[in-house]
Amino acid sequence: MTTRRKFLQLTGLAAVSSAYTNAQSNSVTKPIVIATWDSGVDVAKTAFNILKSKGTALDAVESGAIFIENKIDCCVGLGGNPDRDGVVSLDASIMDYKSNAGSVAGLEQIKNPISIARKIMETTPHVMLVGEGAKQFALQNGYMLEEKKLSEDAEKTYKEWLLKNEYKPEINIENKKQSGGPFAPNYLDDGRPNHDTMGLVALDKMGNLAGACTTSGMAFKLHGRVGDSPIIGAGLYVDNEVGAVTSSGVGEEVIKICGSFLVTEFMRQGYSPKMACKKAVERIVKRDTKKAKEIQVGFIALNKNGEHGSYALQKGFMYAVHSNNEVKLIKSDAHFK
Ligand code: SD4
Repeated sequence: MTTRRKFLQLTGLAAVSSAYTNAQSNSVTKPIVIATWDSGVDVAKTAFNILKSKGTALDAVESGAIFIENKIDCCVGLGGNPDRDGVVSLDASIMDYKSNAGSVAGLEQIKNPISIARKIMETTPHVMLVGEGAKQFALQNGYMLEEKKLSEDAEKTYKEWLLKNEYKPEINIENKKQSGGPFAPNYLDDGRPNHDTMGLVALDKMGNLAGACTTSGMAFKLHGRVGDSPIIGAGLYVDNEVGAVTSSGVGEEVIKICGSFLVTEFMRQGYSPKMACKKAVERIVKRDTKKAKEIQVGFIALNKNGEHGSYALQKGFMYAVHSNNEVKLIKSDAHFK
């Protein structure tokens, strides 16, 4: 009979497995929340307030997502950048510790897509609603229809874009010219950021994980385009036995590798959160190196022990971590140096 040790040696997984076993015996850091980008700092603070008073990870990630959806931000909520027809459409997803999931895509004129995603998860037999149907569901559940109006920033960005009218998703690549800010992330020349999908994952005091992801998607996308953020397993995945993962960047490349699910599965095999993110990023590079050089994708991951990590294609990606009474912004390592 093949013993477990022999099997691991045969499959070359022995080293990885013992790292995993050691990690399992470490004490668990909880509660903890991690959130994408520098805008993740305030989001993590909001979520942590819930976690520290014994709230659930699910309530924490929803409240963090609502916080940023209610702010004027380039890439989340109704103040975000529009599609190429000038329409803002929102994508969001949420998962709880039982791997229950809810999501919306192409939702217009509704302020908090994350809450609609949660409502779908908790009150319907479905996972995902899109477009008009998602809007109808929101209205039936008492959510208000907001005005169809671009924020001042989005209007300005859209008008500038219309001059060229060319779709080229060059988001999130570190801007070499930009000098301000701790990690020189990618900002437009006038200082407006051009990234920011909010993904956050949390571990609560009870030891349960949850995650949320919310975005207005890629600016100037085709009307009807759906990114990774509302696709369960692409922009978000939670497995309470292993960890929780979310992503930001060019969603098409994340969808093609089932990104967040893949990172989770690497953690299940024993890789640390950072190594698991790195291996998924390498999968994107391997699939289409030429494209990978021109775009950004970043993953953040949190495991059951409260260990966290990230990895991105390009420099400039970062995430916020809130545990104990501290919030920190962590610069992500990247594949292309
Ligand atoms: C999308 N992943 O719609 C999102 C975009 C993004 O920062 O992350 N923007 O593909």
